[in-house]
Amino acid sequence: MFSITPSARLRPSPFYDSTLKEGVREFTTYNNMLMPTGYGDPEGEYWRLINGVSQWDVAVERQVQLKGPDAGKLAQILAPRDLRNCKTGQGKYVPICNHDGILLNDPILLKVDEQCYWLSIADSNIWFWAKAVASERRLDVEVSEPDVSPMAIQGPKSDDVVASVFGDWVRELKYFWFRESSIDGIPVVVARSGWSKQGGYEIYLLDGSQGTRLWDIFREAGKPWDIGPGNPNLTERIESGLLSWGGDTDEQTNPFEVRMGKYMDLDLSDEVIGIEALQKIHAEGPRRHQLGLIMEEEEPMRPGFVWNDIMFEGNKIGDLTNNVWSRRLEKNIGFALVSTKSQPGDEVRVNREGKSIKGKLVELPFL
Ligand code: THG
Repeated sequence: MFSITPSARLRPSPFYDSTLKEGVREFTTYNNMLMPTGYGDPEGEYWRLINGVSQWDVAVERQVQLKGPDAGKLAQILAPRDLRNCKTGQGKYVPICNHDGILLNDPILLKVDEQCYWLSIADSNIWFWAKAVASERRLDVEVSEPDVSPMAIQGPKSDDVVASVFGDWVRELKYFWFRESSIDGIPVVVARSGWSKQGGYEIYLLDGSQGTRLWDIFREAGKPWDIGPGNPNLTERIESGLLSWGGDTDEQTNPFEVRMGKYMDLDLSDEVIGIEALQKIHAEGPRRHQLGLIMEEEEPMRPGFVWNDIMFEGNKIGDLTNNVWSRRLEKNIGFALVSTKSQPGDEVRVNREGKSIKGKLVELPFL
């Protein structure tokens, strides 16, 4: 085994010490930070998320803050989704595109107030991008990365755990909506969100010095429901059809190709970055789309991240971008980014480590 050299390039999460104490065994990097990806019991961690409640260090979901008189204007320039009806306290899933309509990130946008927005970003540097755009458009807005670090409580029992900490008002939160609150003097934002389809909350810690205390509050409160550590779960997210930017996308991917069409509004003004390219892509029809793939291999295959060719009648039609063994379907499943000529029901083959594996394209999500 190898170890990782600590340095300023790998910024520690406020929950780092807590995850060590929980017995974290694996990490990945994301936004120049370490994110826990396993605590040594993949099966237990999966079922805890499906049937119970799971506590995640997702501080890597960094916030790019837009603050000032032109914050709303900048948000709308960056996101090709109509934000006029977005209320304070509301979040929305938005694509961020470049001028060619290529997807640069897929954050949740949170409207903190009329002059403050957060982009809760995936793994690419939107801070640079937003700062450059703000300067080029001569906007009166400050772009920064505030001291904000999300921790997720996910799973069907998360409502009970989070309500036991904050009160029953959290049960009334609508999807992606949030409220500022505090617990034992620790300032937080409580949102109904999280990168699973099992229900849950994200508690955004607003004081990085209080990570251990916040972690312990939930660890204690969750005991009656058997809370335990977990992380954004590869198996569950593929079963549920959640997109991983950078994993399921490449340098040519536009939002239409990865099922984000419903999160865009094409009648926005041409001030919005990428809007003209997106209108054109929409008019011509995207070349690829994202489908599910079920493979015939009986035994669990190695999870993949190296894109494998998907073949139809001897020709390459696209790529298998990620795959995993579904514990609920007991099948090897994955995401296929394939030509729009290919449709659910098509029988295909995947070239994998010198083998040609039989599979079938299906609609997403799997579950
Ligand atoms: N929470 C927070 N920040 C994040 C993520 C998160 N930043 C990184 C990454 N995740 C951003 N990407 C996504 C991708 C999908 C979803 C959320 C963030 C998601 N999608 C649902 C779906 O596709 O079914 C619902 C979308 C909708 O209906 O509007 O939840 O998880 N803080």
